Amino acid sequence: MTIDKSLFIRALRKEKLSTPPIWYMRQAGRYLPEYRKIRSKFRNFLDMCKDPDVCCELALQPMNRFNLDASILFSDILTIPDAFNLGVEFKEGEGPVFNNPIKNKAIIRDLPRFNPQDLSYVYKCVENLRASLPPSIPLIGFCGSPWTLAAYSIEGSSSKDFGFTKKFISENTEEVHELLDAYTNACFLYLKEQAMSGINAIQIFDSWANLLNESDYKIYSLNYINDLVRKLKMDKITSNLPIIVFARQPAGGIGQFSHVSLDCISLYWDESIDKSISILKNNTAIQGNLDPKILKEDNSVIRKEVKLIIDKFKDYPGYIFNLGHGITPDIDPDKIKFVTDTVREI
Ligand code: 1CP
Repeated sequence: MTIDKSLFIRALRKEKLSTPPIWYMRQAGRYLPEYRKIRSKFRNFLDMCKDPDVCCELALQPMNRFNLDASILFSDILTIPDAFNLGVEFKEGEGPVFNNPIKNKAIIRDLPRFNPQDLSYVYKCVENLRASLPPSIPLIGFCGSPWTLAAYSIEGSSSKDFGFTKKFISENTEEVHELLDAYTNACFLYLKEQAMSGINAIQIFDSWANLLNESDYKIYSLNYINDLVRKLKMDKITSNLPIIVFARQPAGGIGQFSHVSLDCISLYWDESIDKSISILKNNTAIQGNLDPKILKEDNSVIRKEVKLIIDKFKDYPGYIFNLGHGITPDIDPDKIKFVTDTVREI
């Protein structure tokens, strides 16, 4: 079987299928003992991301365990800010910390030019993975949305409300747009290199979509996602790659994406399926959206919730089973096996 005939690519082409393709956000990660074993050898998570052989092995771990329908590159969205010399570090047990965050507008004016070759360790991982995966299994490449990357870069770490970032964008609007432009261009060049190295689809993570009100969301995030998607759809090397966008609780809802030429929307776990189906009107494939917290419940509860979702998408052209956000470190891997088996059996 070729990639084009795989369930995942057929769903992204909006074909109605009797069994949906299955993969999970954060399918590689701390909930897997085999991941934790390798992770313990690195102090800084980003050092691990810079080792293409290790990243290839990490991406294959969930594929070997659960026989999933798509693989995702093992890396992180913060490789791009790191390539802009913002000094990204992940200390064990902490989130990301930037040694040189964007704390004033002069830093934006003086940002280095993005050199996509600074991230060649990522492209090498894509090459290794493409060569190791069965030829019928699609490989997903990814990046953060320009806005989500900017929010981390300005705040200098993760945060509950990104208060400094919100103040910064209202006081330095012009420079923030320069930053968003630079990140959009970097995301495009980065994904293009991933495409040349062998990815078969793209996911853009707008994980901090929820920080902005409706009009600011359009100005600071949606416009740049739009621009990125347009660049990808116009370039010979990337134009054939289906594009998925995951946006967490964007003010103004997911209907805004129907004006962007996307292939698939990945629904956050609190998004209503019925409403999403009626808004997207069969024009866009849908991915999602089991609440990751359900994975803590008994198998009978999990089965009921999975069945509810599968039933709702029964007649939808282009459905991909996934969670509504990433697998958390406290999940028992057997629950992922149970969900996967249940989806295929139903
Ligand atoms: O210490 C560790 O072991 C690090 C845990 C970890 C892992 C496994 C991080 C730190 N990143 C990753 C891998 C990762 N990150 C992948 C590939 C793995 C897979 O999906 O199988 C992907 C696609 C990402 C993307 C990513 N990184 C996102 C978008 C998805 C989402 O969850 O919303 C975000 C927001 C990040 C930032 C990030 N990376 C890691 C942390 C702790 C954080 C910060 C999260 C926060 O701000 O709360």
